Parts: sequence; structure tokens; C-alpha cells
Amino acid sequence: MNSLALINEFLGQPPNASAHGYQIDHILEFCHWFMAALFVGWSTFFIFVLIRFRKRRQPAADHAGVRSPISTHLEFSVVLIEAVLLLGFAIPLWAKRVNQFPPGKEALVVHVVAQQFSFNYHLPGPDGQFGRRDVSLVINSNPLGLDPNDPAGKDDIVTTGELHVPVNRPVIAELSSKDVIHDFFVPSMRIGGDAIPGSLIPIWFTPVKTGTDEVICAQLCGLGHYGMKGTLVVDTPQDYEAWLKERAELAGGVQGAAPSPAPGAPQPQSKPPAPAASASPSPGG
Ligand SMILES: [Cu+2]
Repeated sequence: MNSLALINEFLGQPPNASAHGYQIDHILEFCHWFMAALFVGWSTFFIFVLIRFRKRRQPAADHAGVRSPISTHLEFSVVLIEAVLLLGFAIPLWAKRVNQFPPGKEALVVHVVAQQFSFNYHLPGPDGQFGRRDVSLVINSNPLGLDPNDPAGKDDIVTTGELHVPVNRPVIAELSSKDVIHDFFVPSMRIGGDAIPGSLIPIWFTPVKTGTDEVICAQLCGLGHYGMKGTLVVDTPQDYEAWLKERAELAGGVQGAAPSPAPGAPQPQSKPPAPAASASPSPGG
């Protein structure tokens, strides 16, 4: 397992920090080792053919070609292994990621709204309810167009660039965009998904290590794309509650009542079609 993991390190992957990430790592490792074996095998065969069928040894062409069945068996094996990889591992893993969302009550639901060139985050605040948003209310000081007259939105938390989440609790991030197609990609969580204007695309992950992780935009989204980075801070539950309280206070939210973020997160507002989500570990989109 450790020798297998070498290839991910070699490819520059940050250490995995999510519950499902080891499965992604495993399939990546397996695919890379398999491709390495194919590369060495076919290269050896190519060199063998160059030598074996050189002109000096084989002055006249042989029109009958290969008589041994070995190449047929080899090619069939390759197709079989690839089919097993795709049907046996890749598709079930992907299906699990996009079909089996954690229950909304158990998860922290956060709206991720991308724009050129930053990520905005919208959290429901202590009341556990997202306030209404309206595109006509969007101004520089209200980047998400939160309706100031909606009581549910009074304690909502909106941040740009930095998102805090508690460790060991599933996070459902609902991705959308204000302008062009972006991609919310958190390499250490082995998760990413496109943020598309007009769509609400849910992805989910469970952080298992506290610390600070990098968020990057993985779709070429304009001139400032290179700088479209953010931070995901995975806190202990106590630190997270302290952060939540501080942000809620900054937002002028409901005071007095103890914030109960852990059980208070609401159901996702809608359940968009599952295949829209992506468990792609690569930034290619
Ligand atoms: Cu972007």
C-alpha cells in the first residue's frame, strides 16, 4: 500500500484529508501503476520488433504476419482489465459520490458562489436557515444579494475567500456561479465540482484532519484565473463554533441563544440531479 502510494506523492498530490479520499487515491495509484506497466510492456515489445524484424535479418517481407496467438491474448487482457477498472471500480465509486449524500440534518450545508475571481460562501447562521437571495440585490457590499428584509437571513454568514468547517462532519457544498463557469476544487479533500451559472450543483466530503487547505478554481475562467484561490480551514468543533459565533456577531445576528450549528443545518434547499456532481480528482473539469 505504501509503495503504491509513492506514485501519488510523485505526482505532487497533497496528503489526503477526507474520509472518501483514500478510495480516490487508490484508484489513481492503481491506474498509474497499470499505465506504467503498459508503457514498459509496449515499449519493450516495440524495441523487440525493431531488432527482430530488422532489414538485415529479414530482407524479404513476410506477408503472413504474426502467427502466435500471444498478442491476441495480451490485447484481450488489457481490454478486460480496463473494463474491470471502469465498471468495477470507477463507476461504482463515482455513483457512490453522487447518489449517496449524507442526510441534510447531519451535514453542514454551505452555498459556494463563485465569481471572477473569488469564492463566496453563504452559511445559514445559528438559526440554521438560509436567507432569501435575489440577483437584483447584488451590489459590492452584498455580493450574494441577500434580502435584508428576510428574517431568516438576518444571522446568515457570508464570507469571501475563507471557509471554516468542523472536522469529522460531512459538508455539502452547493456550487453556483455569478458569471462564468468556475470549478471549486479542494485537492486535499479529493473533491471538486464545476460552478455553473444557473445551476446548483451539490458535492460533499467529510474532512478528517484539522488544518488549512487550499481551494483553487480548476476551470480557466478569465484573466485572473491564476489568482482564484481560497482557503478551507478545518476546525475542531469548539473552534468552529467559536468562529461561527464570531461571524454571526459580525453579521449582527441573533444573540443570546446559544448557536447550535451542529444539529441545526437545514436540508439542502433543493436536490439537483445527481449526475451533475463530480468526484473528479483532477482539475481538468
Ligand atoms: Cu474561476
